[in-house]
Amino acid sequence: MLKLQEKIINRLIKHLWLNYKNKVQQVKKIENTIRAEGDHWSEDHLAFRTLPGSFCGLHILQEIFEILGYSKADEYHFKDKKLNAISMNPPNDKLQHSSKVPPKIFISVLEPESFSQEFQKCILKYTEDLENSPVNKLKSEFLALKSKPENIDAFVESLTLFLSNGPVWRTPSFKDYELLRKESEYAAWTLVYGNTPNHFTVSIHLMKKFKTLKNFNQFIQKELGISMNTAGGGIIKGSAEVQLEQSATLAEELLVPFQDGFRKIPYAFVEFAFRHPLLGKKRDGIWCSYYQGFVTDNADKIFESTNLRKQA
Ligand code: OOG
Ligand code: NI
Repeated sequence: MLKLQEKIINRLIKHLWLNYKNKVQQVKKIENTIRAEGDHWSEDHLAFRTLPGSFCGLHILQEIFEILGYSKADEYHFKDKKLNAISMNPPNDKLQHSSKVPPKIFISVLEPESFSQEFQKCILKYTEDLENSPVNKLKSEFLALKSKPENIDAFVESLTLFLSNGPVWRTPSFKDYELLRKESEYAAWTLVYGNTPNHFTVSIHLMKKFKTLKNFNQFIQKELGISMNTAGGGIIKGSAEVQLEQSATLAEELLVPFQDGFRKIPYAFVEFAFRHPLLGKKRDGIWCSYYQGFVTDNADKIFESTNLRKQA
């Protein structure tokens, strides 16, 4: 069974990566440059966002990744942004002792209770009339693969569609996007994009050329001319003390449909993580030698990579 899960995860992540790379120009630029230099390329995690609801909440995404053998590693709360999140680790303990481990998953959800009545009503308008979750169907399709492994491609295809095809609720109106955005950039983004990764993260600590995250950030800005997130007053979020340094580009815009026509709004960005070795461990490239958690204070600023920017 584990072999099957591994195969599905590898194919799913590859498909999600290709979707993301096809839509976000800077992803191609970054990947091509690093691969051309022959440096080690590895994805640390990818992130999803959602709105609460019986048929669309965080638990739906969590249950889908649990079918694949992922398990919840930790929980995070973001007081100011009014969000909750979890991180999930990939299956197979043995894998975690190697250097080739599938990316972790970060899933967050809005906690609308303390927003205005108007805001909460707007969210409910989209999530309240959903009637089904895809989890049971995916679970039985997954179990059926045991006797019919030839159906793996069809299974991965439906999973990829669910995880990259946008919201399960109906196409929003621009008015509702603006209404949510007045109180939460996160809510407005999520209303439009729903189930689709908002970023993948590349592991900088596993590269040969860059000894620090600062070196890497300079390269991204100077050599590739890509703008970075400065939320919190600096490009680097975190430090060696918290065992995780992160930086992120600013999200690229995408032309997306609203009920009343198409508009360009921020879509996805790329994040870079420099994970420090755990106490007593070396930088040996092995997954479990490094801190593999997340840091709430860092994450709080990374969310802002998809904020709508003032037009110059
Ligand atoms: C997630 C932001 C947090 C991290 O690595 O801490 C994050 C998001 O923007 O949805 O990715
Ligand atoms: Ni991230």
